[in-house]
Amino acid sequence: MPANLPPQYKAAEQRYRAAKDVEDKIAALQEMLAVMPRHKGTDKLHAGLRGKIAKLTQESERKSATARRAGFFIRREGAGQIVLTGSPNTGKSQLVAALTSATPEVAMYPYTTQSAMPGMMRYEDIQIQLVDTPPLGQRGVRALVSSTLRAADIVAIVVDLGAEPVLELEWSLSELSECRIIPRSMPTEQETVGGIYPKHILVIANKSDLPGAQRNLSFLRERYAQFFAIIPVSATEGDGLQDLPGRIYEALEIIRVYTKAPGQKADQNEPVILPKESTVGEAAEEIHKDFKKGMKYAVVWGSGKYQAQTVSKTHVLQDGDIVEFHV
Ligand SMILES: Nc1nc2c(ncn2[C@@H]2O[C@H](COP(=O)(O)OP(=O)(O)O)[C@@H](O)[C@H]2O)c(=O)[nH]1
Ligand SMILES: [Mg+2]
Repeated sequence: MPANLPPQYKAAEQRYRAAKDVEDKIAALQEMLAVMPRHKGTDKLHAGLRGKIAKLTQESERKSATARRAGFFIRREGAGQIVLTGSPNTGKSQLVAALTSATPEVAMYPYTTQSAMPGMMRYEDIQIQLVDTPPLGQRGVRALVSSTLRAADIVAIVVDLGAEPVLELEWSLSELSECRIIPRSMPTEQETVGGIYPKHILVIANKSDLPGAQRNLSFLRERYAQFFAIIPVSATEGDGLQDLPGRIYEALEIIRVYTKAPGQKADQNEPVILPKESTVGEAAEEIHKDFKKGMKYAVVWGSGKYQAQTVSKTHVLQDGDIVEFHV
């Protein structure tokens, strides 16, 4: 073992030894590689680390093939992807069934849901993907669900207002942190190197119809409203379900832009979905890579307004704007 390895190397090596899953091991090894000094004395160590990474990568690829076969790899569709998680029996499957045309199994006993199940939820003129998942605590599930959760635009934690929503939320947050997913809105002491996934997290407080729900909702808000949007609903009675798609849309921080050819009507059927604060140039690029270069100016009709405004590439678009590109 060559001497003079920096303290970061030792720290990464400790993380490597403590790592439980393959991805964590790879991340730690990569960091060890990155921080180690390169000279003749470290050649062997360097080759050894690379060999280990190659072997683990193969293993990880075999595992993700298993995840795909087991139904945990969900192809992204629509304007955004929301993955639902939470304690057993909080009503995740019921919510997906109520908001989409998917039919996940709903039952009074826990652990009914065994794989990830997507459904499309309508919001005005667009579709947003909701994904039902099994609870993280289940043995063997974490390794499979964590990649589904990490890929999400938003993770929605579902809690039961008729039970112990504060404890359920805390349980889910700690399970997510085991997957190295941390709320974007919460300060953290966790190290930020080596694969932390900061996520936009929403809390769906389900079963608002049950006795004690109002009281539990105030406890939940008292503790967590400063960190998360908390949305009370009843998946079975329908309370709050009408507002939910709009709240989710807001959380996605996207806008819809409609394109129009000169002299024709706007295409109101298929809006282009862009991140909030996108410019006319970015919209052009989204439609076609080469389009942006050739574009000279654009005419924008603001949502709800009639005026046609001539703008340049740097003009910031608003939700609902109609854009006519001129080359
Ligand atoms: N009272 C009430 N029961 C609900 C509500 N949503 C779900 N449930 C019930 O809670 C149980 C668990 O629902 P399920 O969707 O399978 O939970 P999951 O394990 O989180 O997927 C079922 O018996 C549902 O009928 C709700 O809004 N109100
Ligand atoms: Mg379920």
